Amino acid sequence: MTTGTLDKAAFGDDFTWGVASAAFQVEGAPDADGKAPSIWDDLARRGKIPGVGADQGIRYYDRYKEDHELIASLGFGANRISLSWPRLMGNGRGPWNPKGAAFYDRVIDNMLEVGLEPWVTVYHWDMPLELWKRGGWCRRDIISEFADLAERCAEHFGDRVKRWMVFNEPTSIVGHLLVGMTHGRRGFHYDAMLRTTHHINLAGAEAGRRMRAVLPSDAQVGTTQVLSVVHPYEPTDERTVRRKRAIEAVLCDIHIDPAGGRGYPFDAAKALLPMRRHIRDGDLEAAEFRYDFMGLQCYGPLVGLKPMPVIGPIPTNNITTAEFRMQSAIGIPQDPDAMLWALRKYAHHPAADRLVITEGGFGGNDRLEADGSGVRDDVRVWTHRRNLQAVLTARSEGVPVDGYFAWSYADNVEWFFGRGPRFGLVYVDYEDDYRRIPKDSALWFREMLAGS
Ligand code: IFM
Repeated sequence: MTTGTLDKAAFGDDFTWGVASAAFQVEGAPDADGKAPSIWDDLARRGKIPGVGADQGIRYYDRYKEDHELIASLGFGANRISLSWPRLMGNGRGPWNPKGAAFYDRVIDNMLEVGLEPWVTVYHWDMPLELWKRGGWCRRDIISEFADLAERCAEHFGDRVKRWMVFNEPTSIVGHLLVGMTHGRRGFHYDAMLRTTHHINLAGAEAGRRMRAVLPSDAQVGTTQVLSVVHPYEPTDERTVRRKRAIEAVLCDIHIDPAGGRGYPFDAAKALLPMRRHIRDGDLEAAEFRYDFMGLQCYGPLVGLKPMPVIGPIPTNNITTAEFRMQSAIGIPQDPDAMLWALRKYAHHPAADRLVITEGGFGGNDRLEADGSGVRDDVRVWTHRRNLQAVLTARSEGVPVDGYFAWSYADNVEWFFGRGPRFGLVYVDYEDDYRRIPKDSALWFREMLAGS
């Protein structure tokens, strides 16, 4: 197999190479050691997640050592995980669960032993069910409750964890809420989405400040976002330019502009104006926080600009497969240019000093070879290669981006899609004791990272 023109040395010695995952998607053990249920445990138990019942995740809770060894053997130097709020804080507001914390102590210590730098996300969507029932992100008190969690995590793990991310993809959190997926009330919850967006912006900044206050000076506090752009990337007619700006504002900029001191992009998107009723005096100042790095996660362009179906004020994705040759198993069009344009757009945003690709990857309907030896996942190799080429191009243009995390290390539970779409570099054979089998993409990374 060839790595084509991709040369690890071109990224420099300080570039971080990692893989990423999230607690609910990999851990399993939903009731172990005093863990309370999250909203996702609840959905799984109610049969709302295809193929996932009581046995969730991919047994990382028990097999993290084997997984870390495999990740390190592929040549990666970092492993991005997330902490489960209900594992650490039971129903959400404490008390702190020492047994839950001991699990992450073991995980982090083992990463350090095998040479993996831990990158840790505080919130990757698994809200305690109890907190959700009280109103979840719609309640204003959640801001301080979340900041308490973040501060406690920083205090407890900060002697070993130097790279932190407050949130994973607020766009997705509010998107799930918008269409009622996480609370089982299907419909269109636009006001709840706006309120949640504002609370998450305030919570991110408050958590960031409190974490920074207790972390050692060599630690960094970042966060991650869906940062993408609308295709076409350089429209020429004014109407299309306006429409493009409005969509990017609603789907991405509202989650990053307040941290950068820009407030909300009301000028670009009138659909956001109702949010003003949730903003209190002093909120815009409180939402400001300059992160050490911004995690950029771009799986494809946001939407196309042809006439498109609209649900309320949000346009849906109307890009056809034919237009972009292929799409992922969850319907995301694969476009070689989207990552580069996103890097360019967010290169010098005032919300962060620099960018890191905290997720990039491809979800496919992968099949194990008949002899069980591996998986031919050429599209995934193509995806990572072109993402990395985009990073190189962006760096040559002066974009400060200095890390790449493949989503995901191994196949796992893709939220509402269950075990269907596979994003891993490593295949998980659910029929055979969850055996881990490196796919061609894993071998491609191994060869590239070995520098041969
Ligand atoms: O699996 C998800 C992850 O949890 C968040 N970012 C997108 C991935 C693929 O859909």
